[in-house]
Amino acid sequence: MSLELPDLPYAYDALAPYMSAETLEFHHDKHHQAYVTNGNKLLEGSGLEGKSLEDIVRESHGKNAGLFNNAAQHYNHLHFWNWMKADGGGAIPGELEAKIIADLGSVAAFREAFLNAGATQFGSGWAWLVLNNGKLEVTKTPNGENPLIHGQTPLLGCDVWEHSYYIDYRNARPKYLEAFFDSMINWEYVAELFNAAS
Ligand code: MN3
Repeated sequence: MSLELPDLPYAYDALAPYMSAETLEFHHDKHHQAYVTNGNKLLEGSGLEGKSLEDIVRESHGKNAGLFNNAAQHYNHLHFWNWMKADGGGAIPGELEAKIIADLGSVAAFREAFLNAGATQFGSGWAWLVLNNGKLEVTKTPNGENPLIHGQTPLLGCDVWEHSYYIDYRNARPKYLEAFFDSMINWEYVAELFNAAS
C-alpha cells in the first residue's frame, strides 16, 4: 500500500479568514504532497511496505528517520485537515466536554494549556490533546513526531510549523493558535476519535 494524498474535505477558501486559500494551497498541495512523495520513495525497500500507516510510523521511529519524518507528517496532516472545518470552534460535544472538565479542570484551562503548548513548542512541531492510559493530557512534540510513538492516542493536533500560519499571521503564532481553537476546530471529529478510543 502506498501513501496517498486525499483532497481537502472542504473548499480551499472554506476556512477564511482564519486560514486563507493561499495557505491551504501551499500547505496541502505542496507540503503534504511532498511528505507523500518522499514517504513513498523511502517506503520502498524499507521492509514496512504493506503495513498500516500507524504501524509504519511506530516501526520506523528511531530506525529510519527519513521514512519516519515523512510518514508521521502524512499521518498528522491527514487528521489535521479533518480537525478543522468552516464555522468551527464553539460547543464541545457533551461526553468529551465532561471528560475534559474531569481530567483537565475546565474547558478554559484546557484551552489555555493547548495554546501554551503550541506557543512554547520551540521551532517546528505540534500541540496535542491525547488520551494516555484513559486520561486526557495536553502535550507538544517537535517536528513530525506524534503521540503514537509515546503509546498515546491523538485526539486533536495543531500544526505549529511556520508553513501553517506565516502567510496569514506572519510571526504571530499565538494569534493563529487562538483562531484555530476558537474558530476552526471540528469538535465532531475530535469526539469521533475520542469515542473510538474510549
Ligand atoms: Mn504542516
